Amino acid sequence: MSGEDISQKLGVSRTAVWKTMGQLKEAGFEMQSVSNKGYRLTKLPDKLETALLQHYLTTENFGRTLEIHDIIDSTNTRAKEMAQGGAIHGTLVVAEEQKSGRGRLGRSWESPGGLGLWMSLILRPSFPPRYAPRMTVLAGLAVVQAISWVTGLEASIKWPNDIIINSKKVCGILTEMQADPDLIDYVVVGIGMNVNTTKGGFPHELRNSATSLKIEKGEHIDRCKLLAELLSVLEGLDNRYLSTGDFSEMLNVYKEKCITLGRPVRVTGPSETFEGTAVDLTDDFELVVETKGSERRKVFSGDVSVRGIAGYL
Ligand code: BT5
Repeated sequence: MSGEDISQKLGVSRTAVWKTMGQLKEAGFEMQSVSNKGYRLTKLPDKLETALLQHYLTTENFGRTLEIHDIIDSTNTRAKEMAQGGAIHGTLVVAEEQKSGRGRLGRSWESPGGLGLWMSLILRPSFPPRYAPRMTVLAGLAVVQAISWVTGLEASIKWPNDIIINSKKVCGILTEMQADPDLIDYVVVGIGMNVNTTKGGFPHELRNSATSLKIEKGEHIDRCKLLAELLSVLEGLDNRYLSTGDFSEMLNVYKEKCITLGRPVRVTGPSETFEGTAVDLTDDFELVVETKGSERRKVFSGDVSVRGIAGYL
């Protein structure tokens, strides 16, 4: 497009166009400029860019208020700070790299620069605190759907919060909440997804259990597009759940995607470890495990290893 056309369309001067093109090049947009002809965009930057994200975003609220960091300790920690300061429903924090990315139970989350989606969404749902795990369900379903739409890959969910492709973990979800006994102040849904990590990019101890979309698909994935798609699916699910109030529909889809059900599992709780077969999920999102003595036990939290999945033999 010629500089003249751009300046006319946007109602700005030719000098302003020329200056902005310079800024875009510095930000990683590759541009050809040929005198008397104009500019041609040849490559988008591999960065989480506000302008790119806004270009892809189709949501009403999710991600419309947004903080992008080059480097941060943990997006969940930052999101909690912002939520305490009054940040609105749908506010998003995302970072290129996390220095102290967190998993559950004090575990750490590998978040190398420029290769993943390390993001936290602030939600202010109007349901009681005991329903907060439902946000993990919605987030898990949204991740699976977004992966499928953007890459064509089929992912499953390992209860409660791991997204799995080809038996390896591609994404983890960390839901944290601040609440009074009967009212949620806020929920922070933290999502960590390995997008363009290569095999050698994982630390040694994760090489058998972790994967990325690039490894599975064999091609580079546009993180901005994926993030926008994820927010759009999640907002859609959230709206649908809020309008119908019917969680069973979501839970049924979750069960279809849940790789844990029907498989041998080992449950490691705070005080004991036991084995059995995962047979069902309750309406409260507990995992029902049938032990060898045919006793049915409900697991609410804790660590569940599934045979054959994410490095557990
Ligand atoms: C999780 O915990 O899977 C939740 C991870 C949530 C991370 C996001 S990133 C954005 C936001 N900000 C944060 O600080 N956190 C959230 P958990 O189920 O506890 O799994 C943690 C375990 O997964 C670790 O102990 C490792 O074994 C493994 N792991 C660590 N980094 C990984 C990675 N990048 N890919 C796959 N597995 C990983």
